[in-house]
Order: sequence, then structure tokens, then C-alpha cells
Amino acid sequence: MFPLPTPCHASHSIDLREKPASSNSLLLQALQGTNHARPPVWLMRQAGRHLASYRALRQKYDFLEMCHQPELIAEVTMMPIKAYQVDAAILFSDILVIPEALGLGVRFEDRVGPIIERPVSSRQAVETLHDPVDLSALHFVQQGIQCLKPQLKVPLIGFCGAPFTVASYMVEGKTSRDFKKTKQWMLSDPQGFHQLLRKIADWSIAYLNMQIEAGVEALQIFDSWANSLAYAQFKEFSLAYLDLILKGLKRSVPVILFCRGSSVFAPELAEIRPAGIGLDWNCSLSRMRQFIPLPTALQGNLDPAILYAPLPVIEREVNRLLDEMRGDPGFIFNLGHGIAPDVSEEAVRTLVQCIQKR
Ligand code: 1CP
Repeated sequence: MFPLPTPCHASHSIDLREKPASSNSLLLQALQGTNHARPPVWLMRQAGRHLASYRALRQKYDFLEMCHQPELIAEVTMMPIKAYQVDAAILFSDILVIPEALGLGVRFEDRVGPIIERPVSSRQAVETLHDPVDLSALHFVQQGIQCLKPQLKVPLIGFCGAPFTVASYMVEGKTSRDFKKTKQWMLSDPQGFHQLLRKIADWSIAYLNMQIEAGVEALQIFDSWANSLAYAQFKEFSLAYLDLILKGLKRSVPVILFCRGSSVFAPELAEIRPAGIGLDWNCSLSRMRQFIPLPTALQGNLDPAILYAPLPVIEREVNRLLDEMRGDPGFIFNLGHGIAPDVSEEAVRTLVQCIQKR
């Protein structure tokens, strides 16, 4: 319907003998706990609606249509790199491409959010979901990564949703406030709910391995709704599957675990030995460091609402966090959650420059 940007023929242009330009990047060093320069900075949801360039492109395409086009994946992923020179790129995609690949019918409605047309609500329904033997329904992601790699000089972070968070959308059919259906199922038929989580974890492992093969240099797993779980529920229904995913990855690519509620669950997350943990803004990062020793990287954790503040306040708060984590070789500057869609680009630029001029 609309003309696509110049098609990319990435598979022809990658020189596999060449070491990636980003192999000694700040991000990858911080993920090994060995960065002695300034901390790297990237921001969750950096490739999204707060960018005017994104909103302009979005006028022409439906969101999922954008996720399906390798050239558009590359174009949007590059937008925050061009706008702010952040130290890492995050793949433009969504955690709900897995339910889509499972055939549940996913669409995104403006001002509503994601809708799953055929939610999953029983053990019988889980049994009909296919195993990840054929990933062709996700090949656009692989092609997007291949398209991006030759243009990128900073590491590319691939991602997926944590099984619990993805399950909550598959069960509720939309964004939920109380996770009533999810919790009712979890509590009344834990074994059936475990089958669902296991199926999503198997898909996530296959999907992340595909991203690794295609060239991502780090991964982040988003457990955006972990904060709805009680402590024991978190261990049984979320952490166990994060562990399964970490153990299922074919090659050792550093993985950052981010969950809302991480200030409560971080010590448990550290036990499964990810390369890094993304912290929400409720905790003090330097205090967290006392419980989570190096080389585990700590990522975060500026309150995303600080981006609404006057520019000098943004600078003050960024400097405060930089001072707090000064000299920590495993610190990655980020927000405690994603950038809100109505934040100004000037605010984001102020934040990034404040870190990069240190
Ligand atoms: O209307 C639009 O233009 C779509 C807005 C949008 C964008 C830009 C959505 C819809 N998803 C994305 C991209 C996206 N999603 C990225 C890549 C870009 C980047 O981070 O820079 C990533 C990593 C995600 C991950 C994602 N999707 C999460 C986990 C992260 C988080 O914020 O907690 C979740 C929960 C989703 C689901 C989702 N996708 C989009 C919406 C509106 C939602 C629902 C959020 C909710 O339920 O509150």
C-alpha cells in the first residue's frame, strides 16, 4: 500500500570475517563487570512513540505491519541511535510476536493497547498450541537483525517477554490491572498454568536462539508484570522459567533480566546468574550492589517521570545517579521502566548528553 524504504539485502553485505565494531563496547564491558570508562547508556522504549520520526512513520503503517517488515525494523531501531547516539540499540519488535506466531490473533488498538483475539484459558487449549519446531512465522525478526547489523556501530540488544508476562496477555486477552483470570487459573490449576508457561518458555528459547544466530550481541527479558506476583508465586511461576530460558540459550550472549518489582526480587534474579539485572526506580542501586556482587551488571534506574522535569532537574538527577554509581564497572545507565510516549526529545537528549560528557 505504502512504498517501503530501500529494500535491504543484508545477507550479501555482512563480512563475517570482520569483528563487529561493537565487540569492545561500553555495554558489553559493563555486562562483564569490566568497564572502567563512563557508564554506557540506553533507554527502554527508546525506539518508540516519543520520537517524532517514529510517529511520522507510524502514520503510514499499522504497528504490527511495521514489526513484520525487516527494512522498517532496521529503520526504527536506528532512530534513537541517530537522534541521541545512545550506546546500544534495542531491536524494534514486540513481546507479543510470540502469541501472534502461535496463531492467537494479535492486534494493537490506538488508546487501548494489545488485543489477543483468541485468549487461552484452559489446559486443553494449551495442548493445541504448537511446539516451536517451525519458526518461519518469526523470520521477519531474523531478517530485520540481518538488515540492521551492517549499519550498527553499537551492540544490538534482542529481547523477548518473560513467560509469565506473555502468559498474562494470552490469558487476559489484553492489558490487565488485576490479572484476575491469570491468577484464577494459576491458583486453581497450577499444573495447567505451568504447561502454558513451559510452552511459552520453549518458544522464547527457540526465538532468542534465532536472534543470537542472526547477530544480536546481548539480550533482555522483560517481566513487566512480575510485580503482580507474591514472593512464592514469583519463584514458582516466573523465576523458574527465566532460569529455563537462560539454560536453554545455545551460545553465551549476555542476558539482562528486567522485571517490574525487581527491587524486591533482585536477589532471587541474581541467583540464576544473568549477566545483568534491570532495576526499577524504587530502590537505591548502590544498596542493591551490596546484595548483588560484580560481575553481575546493574542496569537502571532513573524514575521515568524525571523526563517530564525541567532540564536542569533532569541533569541534577542524572548526576546524582552517576555519582552514586561512580567507579562501578558493571553499571549500565537506563530508566527504571520505559520512556513515556509524551516525553520530549530534548529531555532525552539532555539525559544522554549528561552521561556521555562525564
Ligand atoms: O502504537 C504504537 O505505535 C505502538 C507502540 C509500541 C511500541 C513502539 C508497542 C505497543 N510496542 C512497541 C515496541 C516495543 N515493545 C519494544 C521495542 C522498542 C523499544 O523498546 O525501544 C519493546 C522492547 C517492547 C516490549 C514490550 N511490549 C513490553 C515490555 C516492556 C515494557 O514496557 O514493560 C510490553 C509489556 C509490551 C506490550 C505492549 N506493546 C505495545 C503496547 C501498547 C503494549 C502494552 C503495554 C501495557 O500493557 O501496558
